[in-house]
Amino acid sequence: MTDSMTELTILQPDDWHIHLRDDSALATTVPHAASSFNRVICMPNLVPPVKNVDDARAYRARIMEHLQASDLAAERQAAFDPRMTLYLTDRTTVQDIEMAAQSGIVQAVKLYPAGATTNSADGVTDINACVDVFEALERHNLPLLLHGEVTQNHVDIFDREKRFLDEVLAQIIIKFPTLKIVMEHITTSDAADFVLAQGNHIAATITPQHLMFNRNHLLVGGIKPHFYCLPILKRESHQKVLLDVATSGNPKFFLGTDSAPHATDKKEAACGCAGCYSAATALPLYATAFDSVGKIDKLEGFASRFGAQFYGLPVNESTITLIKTPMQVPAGYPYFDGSSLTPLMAGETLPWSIKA
Ligand code: OTD
Ligand code: ZN
Ligand code: ZN
Repeated sequence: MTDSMTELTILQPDDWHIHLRDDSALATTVPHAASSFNRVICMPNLVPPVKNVDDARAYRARIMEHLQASDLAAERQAAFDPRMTLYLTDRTTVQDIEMAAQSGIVQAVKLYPAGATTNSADGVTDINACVDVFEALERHNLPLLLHGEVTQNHVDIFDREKRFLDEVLAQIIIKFPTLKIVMEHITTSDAADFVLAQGNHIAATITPQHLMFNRNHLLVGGIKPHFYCLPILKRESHQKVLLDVATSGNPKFFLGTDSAPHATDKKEAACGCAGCYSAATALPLYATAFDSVGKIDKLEGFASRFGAQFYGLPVNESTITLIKTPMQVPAGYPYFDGSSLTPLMAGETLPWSIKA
């Protein structure tokens, strides 16, 4: 491995955190995700949310219909394996968890504090009311995925992740010491340090935007709505720590794009939606981030090994090749009902691309 590496073949990656949405949105999002990733962990924040195994099974079938209707190459179609999550609500039961554990299609359960992000109004209002459910997760070795932000109105948006670590996660790990937990899309050095201080049953995903950007990109010189996501981009010192841990080779940190499509007109608006869309270009984005600190050799672990390891799944057998040939990120993609989708870094040129 040298600084001058111009081609990199890695095991096929998986995306351990993605929003594919539903119905006609799937015609765009599914082929984009399936072109690079084998397994994808599909977030359950649909309207209404995916709350039980029946919902999950039906949602997976809709995803597979759109996969089969796409013009994606047959071997990519065959390799794509969407894994489902359930949305934890105040009404989730132990039986829901037991059925999920036995289903073979539900990979994890997602906790959104009520109101934390897009479509999270049904989220949990009181963690202490979920003791039975958390015990069931622990018993069945089903991971709990966290949107780790507190949501009280008076808490500053830039402090919400740290406050969650201190006030919520610290309690959860004491009460449920063997519960597998993923802190999703971490954005602060506090979260990185927290995860580093725990055993191997606690891990984190990191998005491309939190590795490549900070709040200056969002706010200096005008508001850039396509950098607006939740948890919000933080200051540069946090970005640097995230890049450090992602490229460190520590298996606690792995790929989760949090690719979250919103039509362009819903983002470029007086009250713009939160979410960065990266499904189609995630690998060149991560390669660019890793290469920016001379650590492209650490990409395979982060993208293709550590997530599978955490979830107790085999790594993929096929490979994908990245090449240091510039690519232009499309200005937009057609989205449903004649709308468009503006990806992260739309129109900009990345130094890495996927070899055809
Ligand atoms: N947008 N962040 C998240 C979800 C969405 O649009 C979404 O679904 C998240 O944190 O999972 C975000 O900015
Ligand atoms: Zn989230
Ligand atoms: Zn998400």
